Amino acid sequence: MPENITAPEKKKRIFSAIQPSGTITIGNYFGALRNWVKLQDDYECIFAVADLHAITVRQDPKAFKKNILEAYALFLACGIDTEKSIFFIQSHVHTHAELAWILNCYTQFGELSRMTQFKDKSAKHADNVNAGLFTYPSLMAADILLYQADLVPIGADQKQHLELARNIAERFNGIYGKTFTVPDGYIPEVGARIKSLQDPSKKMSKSDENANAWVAVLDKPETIMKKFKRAVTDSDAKVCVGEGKDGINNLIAIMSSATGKTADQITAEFEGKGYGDFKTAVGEAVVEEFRPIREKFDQLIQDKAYLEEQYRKSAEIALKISQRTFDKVMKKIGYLPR
Ligand code: ATP
Ligand code: LTN
Repeated sequence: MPENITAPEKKKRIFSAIQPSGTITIGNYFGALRNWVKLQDDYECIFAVADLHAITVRQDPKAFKKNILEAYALFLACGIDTEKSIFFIQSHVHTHAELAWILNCYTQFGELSRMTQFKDKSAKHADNVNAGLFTYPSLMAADILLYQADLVPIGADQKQHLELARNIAERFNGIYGKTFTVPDGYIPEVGARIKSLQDPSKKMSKSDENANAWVAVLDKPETIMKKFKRAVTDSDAKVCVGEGKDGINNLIAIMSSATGKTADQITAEFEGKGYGDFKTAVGEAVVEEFRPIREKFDQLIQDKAYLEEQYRKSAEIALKISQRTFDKVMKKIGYLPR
């Protein structure tokens, strides 16, 4: 090879997944999905709808089926592109559940007991503390390790699970020799942490029982406007970032995420104006940001054949990649070849 020509650098591989549990909020979008869309050009991306994880809480079969397909269509509408990335449905690739079992046997009870998500969720669903809720992190480790992912974009709440996935990978590699890539977390610098509109000391969460606390990407424009108008603020009546102004700080963060303007620009723009005007403006900005996504979603969800073609194509590739890792694992443990 001539000296001045170097081989193109191999792109790093990314894996991430989101559960299809109900509505996707603007928090999920600004905090996770939008970053995934941007990552597609610079990394080899593999994304999944984590529907196996979703049954750790009871799901109504009809609604569940609808939610999985809608989540898939919505992510495509947001810009996940199956020409650039692999985007599949977790339950369609059988290696995930299989490797999860294997990894369960390399994960300690004590490690799983320390997971704060398990502690929180088992307190919340005290009537259904199932073993799946407990071993949830081994399935998540399987998702990641099957693809030899270098980087895993996650929110702060998933850091502990990723740390456990790294420990499992290192433990397995320690016993059997290098089998898994030990993944790093990828926490984007500009991933706004969107807070609840009703209690801005908490994060906006799609499982919040108060529907006014969150805004869904697919909420109708009039619903979005209504929710912003009801957003909890303070009595200071000055649009600027400040201490004790969690509600306004949050609305400024949302405005900034939706428009790309800085907090200073927003403050200058709303100088002398009241909270009412500001809430209306934030609502309008959010409506505009999501209008094209909603239109694209409405069109995609009508076309079941197209959606099926996309997720089947991706699942086929995902199976091939993951099977290589899975076969290696089985061989190292000492299983007979099938
Ligand atoms: P749940 O209410 O069921 O816990 P959730 O809305 O918190 O759900 P997750 O499914 O836990 O959402 O998270 C999906 C992704 O969205 C994660 O990467 C998470 O960090 C991100 N995310 C969730 N909520 C927010 C938020 N309020 N702001 C920014 N990112 C968020
Ligand atoms: N547990 C994650 C979703 C998830 C995931 C993954 C994230 C399932 N498998 C693998 C990253 C990598 C959540 O609830 N946000």
